[in-house]
Amino acid sequence: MTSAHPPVPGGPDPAGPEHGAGATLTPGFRGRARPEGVTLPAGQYAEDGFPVLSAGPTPNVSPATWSFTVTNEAGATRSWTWAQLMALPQDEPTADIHCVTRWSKFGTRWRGVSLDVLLAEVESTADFAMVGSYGGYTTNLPVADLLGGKAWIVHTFDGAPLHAEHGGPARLLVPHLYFWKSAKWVRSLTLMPVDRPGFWEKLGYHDLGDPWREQRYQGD
Ligand SMILES: Nc1nc2c(c(=O)[nH]1)N[C@H]1C(S)=C(S)[C@@H](COP(=O)(O)O)O[C@H]1N2
Ligand SMILES: [Mo]
Repeated sequence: MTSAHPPVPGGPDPAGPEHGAGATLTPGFRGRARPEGVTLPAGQYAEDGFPVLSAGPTPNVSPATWSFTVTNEAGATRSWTWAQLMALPQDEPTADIHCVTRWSKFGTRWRGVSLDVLLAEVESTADFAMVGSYGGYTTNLPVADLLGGKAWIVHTFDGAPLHAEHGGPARLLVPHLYFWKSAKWVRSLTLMPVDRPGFWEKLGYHDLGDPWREQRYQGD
């Protein structure tokens, strides 16, 4: 391997637009907040399709057996079945998503439950979370990035049940961070006082992953 960078989350790096329109739209704003009027982060290009990026096979998860469990730093757990999730207040977020392999997709439409609603039922002062998926995928992020109307457990995309390849029956959606944080087939969330790296983060990807600061790799 001659690459200075770790393997790419989800699959091969598209050889094409290494530096998409974003690079010219946003010269030199790295490290600052999103500039007004800019919709594409640096190094990203707009994608009309919806690529599937999975590190392994698609697990077969049925709503009948699906559950979502939060474990706090004391080891106490709170779980929701599918029926319990569907009975909670539902949001319909529309968001742009940004994959670290450089595609972005504008205006994706989802339906699901805010993490604000779920975490309101959990006692915790932990600052970090490890998200776990059916199939074994993990990803870490700060709890602050899950709260404040910024993250959801979603089960519907574009008005239809979320396809299994895209994480159905339910995935995490954290659109303000690179899309590898949006764990498909989401199953658990473990609250942690100290940050620990998940699957891609252990391989060199960033612990936060803010596309507006181009936080692709550890140290960015
Ligand atoms: N469980 C799980 N979640 C995952 C992944 C994965 O491999 N397994 N890939 C991540 C990556 S790298 C991206 S870009 C998005 C891709 O979601 P999509 O296949 O719906 O486009 O899912 C993220 N969530
Ligand atoms: Mo990705």
